Amino acid sequence: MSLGKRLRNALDKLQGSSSIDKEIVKEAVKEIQRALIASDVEVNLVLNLSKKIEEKAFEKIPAGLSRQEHVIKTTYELLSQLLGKQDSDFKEPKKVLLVGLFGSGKTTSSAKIAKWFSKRGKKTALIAADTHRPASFEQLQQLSKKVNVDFFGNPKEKNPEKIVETGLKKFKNKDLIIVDSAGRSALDENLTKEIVKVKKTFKPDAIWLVLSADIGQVAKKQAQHFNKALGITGIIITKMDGSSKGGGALAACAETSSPVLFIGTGEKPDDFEQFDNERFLSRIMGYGDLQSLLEKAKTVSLESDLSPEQMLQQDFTLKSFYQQLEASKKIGPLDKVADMLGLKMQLPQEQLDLGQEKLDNFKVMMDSMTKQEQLQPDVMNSSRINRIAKGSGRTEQDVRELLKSFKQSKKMFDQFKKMQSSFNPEKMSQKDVENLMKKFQPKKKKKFRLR
Ligand SMILES: Nc1nc2c(ncn2[C@@H]2O[C@H](COP(=O)(O)OP(=O)(O)O)[C@@H](O)[C@H]2O)c(=O)[nH]1
Ligand SMILES: [Mg+2]
Repeated sequence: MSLGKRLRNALDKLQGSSSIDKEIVKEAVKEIQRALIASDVEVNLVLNLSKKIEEKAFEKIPAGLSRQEHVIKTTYELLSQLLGKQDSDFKEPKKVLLVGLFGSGKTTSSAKIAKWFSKRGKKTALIAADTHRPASFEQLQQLSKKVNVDFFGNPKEKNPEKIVETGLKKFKNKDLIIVDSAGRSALDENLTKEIVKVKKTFKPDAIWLVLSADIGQVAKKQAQHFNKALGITGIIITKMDGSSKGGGALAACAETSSPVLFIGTGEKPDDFEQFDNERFLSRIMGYGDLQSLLEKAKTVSLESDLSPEQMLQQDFTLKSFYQQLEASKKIGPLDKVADMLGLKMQLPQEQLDLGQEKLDNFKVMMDSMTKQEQLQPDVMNSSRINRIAKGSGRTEQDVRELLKSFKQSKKMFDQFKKMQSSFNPEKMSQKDVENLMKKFQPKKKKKFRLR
């Protein structure tokens, strides 16, 4: 399972639970830990994040948010912080030198960068300065045609400085020049020497390190080494599409002084984007953005102080039933709904007499239901009832009792809903009110009382 999917599962756990307590948060945190570790995020970072989530989950809630929304928001924010921020000081460069180890994606990325900037109106040119790999001249030449950008290189010249020197003269009038340099399997003395020379000749205003996502947390060490040897101003992480360690690489770079500027998300020149932690996280998790996530949290929020207006706008499901019961103990939103409609009455005692024990039983059984079952109780059938009973350690009869109780409440609720638009208690006679009351009366004779 991908990082995004696993993180989403964890947040869905928070969203889907009927109330937020320490256990639920712990469970979600465990899921997040597993997801991050699998993505090769350094263990200390994972532990640090877990601690922060658990601490912040139960701090004072900011106004306007429910506990559930607060926990989701906080978790989401901490996760995006972990991945590092978008570089707010990003300046469009004039000369970019790309450095990095062999196979990290330098040549591919130079063409991607060229395309990215030329699409934004910059007159851009590419210089092939990797004289170690014979094929790299041709590779960049072909790519430059593909992205429709001027190109210079000389396959006969072994000295990269000379190539850069000539290229600089040739491209004097360009807005942006990108130099693709050679890599090795490790940053050794020879590679450092060579790049330092190229740097002296080229005089870049940006030196970007290209790292492959599949190195995961090793990205930190590499970024630090390259920075010490050459001074880098930003990082590009490639192969975010193909590696499960992208999260680890991002988190590792966030630990360095160099911001991740772009990410490569495929082999084609267009598979490239400016890095924005929040957008990235939203996308891999499949959320539009934080706002839509919070909206979602709201619609399934099980905070107990749901207003009658809100209740009437929703469908009455097993979830709202539970919510109603929990909020009420004795007098809950259904009663408030009745109140709002001007019916100062008490609901059937049977419905209100559900003791705490029964309520707890209901909760256990509902926890064994799927989301669909909670939201669309119509799907319930005997095999589902059997499964819920087994899963919750209750009898099938217990489950049926819960469903029956739910159905009674739903009936009342639907009646309330129906009368909401047309009902005007001011104009009702005592007789009308009494007739209405009868509708809610259970089959068994039960006392109803007008206040
Ligand atoms: N899937 C994927 N492949 C990439 C990406 N960037 C580069 N590659 C591939 O990685 C390999 C090495 O890339 P190259 O640019 O030649 O690396 P260099 O040795 O650093 O110049 C090539 O096969 C590229 O197609 C990326 O973002 N996603
Ligand atoms: Mg190359």
